[in-house]
Amino acid sequence: MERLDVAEVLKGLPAWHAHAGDRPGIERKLVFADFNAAFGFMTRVALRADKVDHHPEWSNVYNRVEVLLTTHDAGGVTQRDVDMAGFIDEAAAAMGAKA
Ligand code: H2B
Repeated sequence: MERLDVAEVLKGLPAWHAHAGDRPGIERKLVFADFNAAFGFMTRVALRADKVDHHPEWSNVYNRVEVLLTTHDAGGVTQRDVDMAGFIDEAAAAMGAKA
């Protein structure tokens, strides 16, 4: 799959930032009311990731979730990451993300 320019991708995803790390990626840090909401969000995203075979790199501490999206096979950001970011934004809103 074709790699996309991260700066261009971010223009359409205002909640996301460039990953400052070893490889191109986009990341979002989310804050929920509590662990229940955070894990509910993660469950929604996990089921989607399994369905579309595209998986976030993420971590959770209580009510906070950090997500990094990158396409390993392509070594960068692709439309698959953009699609997953859109789904994550919807799931975050549905679970009442505070940030
Ligand atoms: N997730 C992500 N984020 N990037 C990939 O390149 C990727 C994936 N590849 N999930 C998939 C699984 C691949 O390993 C399987 C074999 O399709």
